[in-house]
Amino acid sequence: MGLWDNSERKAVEEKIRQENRLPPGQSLTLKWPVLHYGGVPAFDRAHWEFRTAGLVKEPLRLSWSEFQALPRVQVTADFHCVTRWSRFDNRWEGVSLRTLFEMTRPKAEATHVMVHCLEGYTTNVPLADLLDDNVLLADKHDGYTLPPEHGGPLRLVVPKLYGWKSAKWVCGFDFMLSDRPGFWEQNGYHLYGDPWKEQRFDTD
Ligand SMILES: Nc1nc2c(c(=O)[nH]1)N[C@H]1C(S)=C(S)[C@@H](COP(=O)(O)O)O[C@H]1N2
Ligand SMILES: [Mo]
Repeated sequence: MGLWDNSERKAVEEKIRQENRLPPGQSLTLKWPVLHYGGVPAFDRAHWEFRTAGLVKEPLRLSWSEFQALPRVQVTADFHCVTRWSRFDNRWEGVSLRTLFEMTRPKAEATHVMVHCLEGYTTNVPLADLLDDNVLLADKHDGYTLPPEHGGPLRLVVPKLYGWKSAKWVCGFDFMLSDRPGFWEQNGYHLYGDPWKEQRFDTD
């Protein structure tokens, strides 16, 4: 029997339920599922860029080494996928969005960000939510370099929203005047995606 057999998982899940950390309709996974639409892009270190555009005072174009030189933060957070699994106590490491916002200086009229990824995936997030303490661009998970299938070299992490907002292979932010749906949001998912309110679909 494995260390994390189902009875073990159930026991941990019960504890976490009692701590009110499991949103409605979710169950705990002790694995780390891989879930995304499309392929896993290769990391081209020499040409990698993170850009900001739209309603910002300072559009950014950061190379991988410039990004690595930014101040770093560590965050421990739970992760909730709309397909009903939750993974607890993920230890993420990377750069706080506050740092990036100080550099790029969003204009006052910017209200939402469209997050852009390699392979064309997008997702929309209100600007204010990106300034939460536990939001970051992560390049490490549980002490290891973020594996490509989990979004390496760099992914967004927004713990309080469903996992589809935690975009993998992030390459840029577009600061917008109003909300617009990203990839899943155009395909029936909720515009905001609060797991505690079960905002799974646009009809919720
Ligand atoms: N670029 C990109 N990011 C993505 C997705 C995707 O399809 N493309 N899927 C999202 C969904 S639905 C989830 S639940 C998480 C899963 O992250 P994981 O594979 O590291 O567990 O990635 C999110 N980020
Ligand atoms: Mo998901």
